Amino acid sequence: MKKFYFATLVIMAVALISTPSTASANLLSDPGFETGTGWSNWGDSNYVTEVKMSGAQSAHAWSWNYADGKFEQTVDVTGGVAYKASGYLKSAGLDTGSAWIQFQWDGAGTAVESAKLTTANTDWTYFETPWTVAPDGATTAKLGYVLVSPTSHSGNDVYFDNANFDAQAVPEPASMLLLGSGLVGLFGFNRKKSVK
Ligand SMILES: [Ca+2]
Repeated sequence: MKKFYFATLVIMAVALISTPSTASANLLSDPGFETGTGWSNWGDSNYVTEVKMSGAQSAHAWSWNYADGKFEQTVDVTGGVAYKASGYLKSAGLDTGSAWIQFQWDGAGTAVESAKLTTANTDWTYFETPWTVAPDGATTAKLGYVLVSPTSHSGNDVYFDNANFDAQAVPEPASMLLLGSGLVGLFGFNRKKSVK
């Protein structure tokens, strides 16, 4: 009986270890837009201290000279693994523009997008893309925290903070091997018992 309990415990422990988890580390550099390291910003965009959700700064995009303002970062990915981008958006004015979070595999093709913020929202609000599996052969994802609006129109601005890019954890081969040997052990023990 002791052996049986031990095998069960081993299997339970291994199952716990190898359960896929979404709590993987954030893959972004400077997710709080504190230093600008890793980010490129385009169009009407800057870092500001007067509005922030974390730390001392947030990323700010508005419309005037350009049709868009955005913050981009490129992150290494592995084909076959699922990824999700997320972050918080806030806007004091958004009458003809929209803002969202997106990423593209190897910086090209159809973007995976979050829902869009299309009206002013003075509370920090969470947005996320769907979990999406990187195609075989993909090596990077280009993330964008984006505001798009007509040019020469001052009614739009948006702030981004607490960005996140997650990979869905997959069971490690070593854990799978342990689980396998645990099952074999349990099966072997039961077989012996029934032969008796
Ligand atoms: Ca921040």
